[in-house]
This record gives sequence, C-alpha cells and structure tokens, in this order.
Amino acid sequence: MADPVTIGLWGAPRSGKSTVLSCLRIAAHARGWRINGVGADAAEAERFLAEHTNMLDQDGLFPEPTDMARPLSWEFHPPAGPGFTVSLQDVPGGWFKGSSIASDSTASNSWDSAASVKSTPGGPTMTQKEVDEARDKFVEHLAACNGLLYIYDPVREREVGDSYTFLQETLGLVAQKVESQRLVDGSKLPHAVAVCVTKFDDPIVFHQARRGMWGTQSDDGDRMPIVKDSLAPLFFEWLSRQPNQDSARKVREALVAHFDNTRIAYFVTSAIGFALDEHGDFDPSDFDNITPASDGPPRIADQIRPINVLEPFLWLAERIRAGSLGAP
Ligand SMILES: Nc1nc2c(ncn2[C@@H]2O[C@H](COP(=O)(O)OP(=O)(O)O)[C@@H](O)[C@H]2O)c(=O)[nH]1
Ligand SMILES: [Mg+2]
Repeated sequence: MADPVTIGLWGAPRSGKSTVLSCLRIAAHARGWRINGVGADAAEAERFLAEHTNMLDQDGLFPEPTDMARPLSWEFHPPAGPGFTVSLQDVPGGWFKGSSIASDSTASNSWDSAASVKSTPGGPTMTQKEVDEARDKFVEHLAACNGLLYIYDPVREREVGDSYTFLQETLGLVAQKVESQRLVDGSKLPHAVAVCVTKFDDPIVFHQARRGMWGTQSDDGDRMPIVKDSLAPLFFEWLSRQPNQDSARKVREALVAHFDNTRIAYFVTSAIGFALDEHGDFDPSDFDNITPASDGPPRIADQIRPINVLEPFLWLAERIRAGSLGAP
C-alpha cells in the first residue's frame, strides 16, 4: 500500500458529510472495489462502515448527528492491482464555524452544531475550552492533509444560506497554519480539493438542474441521472447564479484564491441516489428517495444508489499520488 492519503472532510452542519462516508462501502462494491478498516483504530473504522451500511440499507435511516471527532482509516482495494489508504476525520459541522460555538446553544434546532457536542444525550460532555482545543487540533489536521473533500449542500444553502460562513473562517485558520515551504508557487495551499455538490436527488435541486439542461443519465448500471464530471465545474458556476445559492460563488472564489485551480475538481453527488419505479427505471415525476415521517426521522424510500461518492476519493488519491511523484 502506498503512503496514506490524508483527507480533510469539510462541510456545514447537516450538509451530508457522515452520509457520504456511510454510503462508501455500497458505492465501492458497485464499482468492484472493497474498503476495509485499517491502522490503529481498524476495528472502529470497520465497525463504522458495517453499521452505517446496514443503517442506510436495511433500516432506511440516515446517520445520527456527529457529536465528536471520529478518526477513520480505510484501505481502498481496486478490482485488481494496488490500492491506497485514506485517513480522515468525521467531525461536527459546527467546528467549521468556531466563533459561534459559545453562542449556539440551541442544539434542539437539529443542526449537529458544536452545541450538540456539549449536550448530546449520552454523548461526550465537553467544556467550551475542550471544544476549542479539539477544534484547534482539527485545524492543524486540515492544514497537514494532502487533500480536502468539501461538501457543498444546495439544500442547506437554499434554506439557511450560510455555506460560505462554514468555509471562510476555518479556511483562514488553515491558511495561517500551512508552512510556507509547502505552498505551491509561493502562495497557494498544497491540497488537492474535491468539491462535491451534494443531494442531487433532492427534488428541488434535481428539477432546477434539469431546467438548466444539466442532467443526463449514466451509461451504466441503474442509469441514474448525473451531471457529467467534465460539466460539473460549469454546473457549480451556473448554480451560483441561481436564486438562493448565493454562497456558491463566494465558495468558488475562496477556493480558487486559496488553492491551485488545476488541483480543484467538482463532482455532482448524491449519497443515497434516486428512487426507481417498479420496473427499475428512473421516473422524472416520481423519484424522491426520502419519505418524511410524522412520528420520527425521515426514511430512505428505496435502495441506496450512491452517485459520485467513491469517485472523489479516487480522484483525490490519484491527484495526490501524482503530485508526490513530481507531476504538476
Ligand atoms: N436528499 C438527500 N438528503 C441527504 C443526503 N445525505 C444526507 N441527507 C440529509 O442531510 C441530513 C444530514 O446528513 P449528515 O450526513 O448527518 O450531515 P453532516 O452533519 O454533514 O454529517 C440527513 O439526515 C439527511 O436528511 C443525500 O444524499 N440526499
Ligand atoms: Mg456528521
């Protein structure tokens, strides 16, 4: 196995970070890959995959809000040949907006804000000082990573409109911490960045994209609707001009200001994919894969069919390894 690829998983609370990780095993199997826990916490990393795969697939439930930093290391094995190891941390989204930790005391709003770090029943009880220290360590981790997996959630942006807030503050801190000899061309941060525009299966997101003529159907497997990877950067640019997606432009500009543009890739992602009709076909009038429940959490309606969940990891691993071998 090559050196581990360290990836900083980044995104606002409820943007879908934990769900993307939870879908990884199903996404990998669909492409003939396998993923297993590895390293000091191999058993814990393996359990995460096993339990979350069942939770989504069998129980139709999304993961619980993340209440503490969870380090995870996995080996990715391709159908043939050598694979690679990924190390990352799944953390509460509130950690990306540290200044609000003290004031954000309404954990009941269901965002997995850092407030929930302190108040999750049965979860760890951390003082503000401990939360601050944990977050400082996390920023150091992000600065030291080779790659970033940034999740942009158009649903949260539509409803709350604060995606940029959860990027810029922590990005500033990360930039401050990256040592000058690691900068590319003297000014850019060294990370490869995979931007995932997620929740493509959400009916409002999908119909908006469809009206913009972005959608097509994949040639393989379930023929899920997709936006081609080659068009994804343009899609994100287009999205930033849509009503209620104000953060997209600021996010893009902040990323381009900090990172080498040739080391940023865009993916249009859905962790759970679209529901299909009884013939196994996609029906544009009936594909919502989430069923709301009046007496509990929403349920996943059909099977999980992840779209562009494995691919950003493969791109990051390839880009990072190419970089370390001296390629541009
Ligand atoms: N439509 C849709 N909703 C999703 C998807 N992934 C996550 N969600 C929703 O977003 C919520 C938060 O997801 P989670 O992974 O916990 O977000 P995190 O806080 O970033 O880890 C879930 O409970 C779902 O309601 C997806 O692929 N499609
Ligand atoms: Mg989470």
